[in-house]
Amino acid sequence: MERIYIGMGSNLADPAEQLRSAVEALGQLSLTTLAGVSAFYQSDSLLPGQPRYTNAVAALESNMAPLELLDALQAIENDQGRERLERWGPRTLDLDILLFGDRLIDEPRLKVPHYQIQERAFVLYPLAELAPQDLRLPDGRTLNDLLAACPFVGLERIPHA
Ligand code: A4P
Ligand code: MG
Repeated sequence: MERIYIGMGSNLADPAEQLRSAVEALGQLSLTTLAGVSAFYQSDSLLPGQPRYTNAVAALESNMAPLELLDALQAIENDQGRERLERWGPRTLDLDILLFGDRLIDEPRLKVPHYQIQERAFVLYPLAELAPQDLRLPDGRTLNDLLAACPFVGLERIPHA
């Protein structure tokens, strides 16, 4: 079993409900146990003119292979009505593999750690609810290092209902 962290984001069609549905779907993946879900966090889109996002992180324990998991996540995105019209476009659901054990993966379809981890507060703060602060990325930096460099700005934490 490997510990995997999934970043979830939505800014269309009732984002909190999209994230709740995604969590339920993650809990039903084969070879996989849902180990935890962070609070939900709202923030403005990085791209101006888009609706606000709701983001969260889920922790999985899984025996799936990385590309197998990516396929399963994309199937969940599609089930929840994701349409890929433009890169970075608004979306009902985005599921990103943030970390997969301590693996460094560099394949055309899958780069892990996800490049967005380091500078994005809406990823780091929910991740910190689930992961140990001394968690190390494959490049040696700890989660603590990343948090120290990324202020909690523009985030609104929504505790679970
Ligand atoms: N891919 C490569 N590595 C991975 C990985 N680790 N996990 C590939 C998941 N997928 C990975 O993704 C495009 C391709 O990336 C996939 O086919 C997969 O093979 P996508 O989800 O179709 O495209 P995208 O989401 O539009 O691009 P990307 O780069 O994931 O966008 P981001 O970085 O997620 O940016 N503002 C706030 N506040 N909150 C947000 O969540 N998100 C974005 C979108 C912009 N602004 C935001 C937020
Ligand atoms: Mg994505």
